Amino acid sequence: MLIRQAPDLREGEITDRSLFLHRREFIAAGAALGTIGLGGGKAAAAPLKGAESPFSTKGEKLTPKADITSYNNYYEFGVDKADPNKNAGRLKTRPWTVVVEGECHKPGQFGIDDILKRYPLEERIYRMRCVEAWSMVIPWVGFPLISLLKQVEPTGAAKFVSFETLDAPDQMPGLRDPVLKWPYREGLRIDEASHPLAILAVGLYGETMPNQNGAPVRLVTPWKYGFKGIKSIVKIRLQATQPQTSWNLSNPHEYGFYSNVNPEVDHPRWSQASERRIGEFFRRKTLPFNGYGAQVASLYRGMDLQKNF
Ligand SMILES: Nc1nc2c(c(=O)[nH]1)N[C@H]1C(S)=C(S)[C@@H](COP(=O)(O)O)O[C@H]1N2
Ligand SMILES: [Mo]
Repeated sequence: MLIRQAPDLREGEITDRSLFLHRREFIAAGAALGTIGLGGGKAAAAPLKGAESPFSTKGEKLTPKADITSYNNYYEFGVDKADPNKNAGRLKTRPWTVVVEGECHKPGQFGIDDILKRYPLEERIYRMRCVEAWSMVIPWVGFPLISLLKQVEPTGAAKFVSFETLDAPDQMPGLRDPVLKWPYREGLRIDEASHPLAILAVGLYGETMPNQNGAPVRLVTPWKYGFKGIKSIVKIRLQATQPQTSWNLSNPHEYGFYSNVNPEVDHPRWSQASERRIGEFFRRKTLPFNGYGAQVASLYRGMDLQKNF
């Protein structure tokens, strides 16, 4: 049986008790319909080399690929950590188009294979800190988000960037679950989106992106909680106003827009002072901005960081 009993669920790794109960109904409904647990043909990973980057994090032991690809949050494929690996095989990643629109002079539709050819790929080793207080070290392959944004020539009115995930109920059994406002939406301020650490990732461990990690292209902002790293992006919009985000819409008291990693501001239901690095026994101290403060803290000068979740 897929269902874990409540005592097995680690503190902070589920959204709340009601979600846990709700999930049981969801799994039961999916099992009845025969739509959950069938898996699907897994797309074969293809080699995808990224050049060494000065922005890569040094001195961290990489989390094993087996953990990065089997312990996931991708609620479109179910809310259990093992669900995305089981269910994301049905995600069709070709053909795939990313629409870039809004406040820009040259909006366009970009095919994923053109994107892969156009931008020089880099390897970016980054820590990833989930808001649930676990972390990993992941060797992404990708390119700076600013490269794509520059291409569409943002207007002076572009102050924010919003992102949307694919919304395909036939491929994504989790969309039946109203746990989040679908499609999954995220956003950044334009200066955050333009920061050299912000990347669009198209692979990891030197191979094309596994579906469960957000194939074919997802956002990575390593100084923010993991949920900002929206997966399987189909739309990017430059806009004058602050975008709505799925987690904030669903639970505004717990998830804000900025969501910078901050050990001093606890989640309303658990501490953010420490974290569990996947594969390690002892907890680690969480670092401000997930250890990237030297690079990004200046983006937030003058803001009240004690409220900045
Ligand atoms: N579309 C979409 N993107 C998403 C999520 C999701 O449920 N749906 N989960 C987020 C969360 S909470 C985290 S921690 C990271 C996890 O990324 P990983 O599974 O590649 O480690 O993806 C983020 N991006
Ligand atoms: Mo997360």
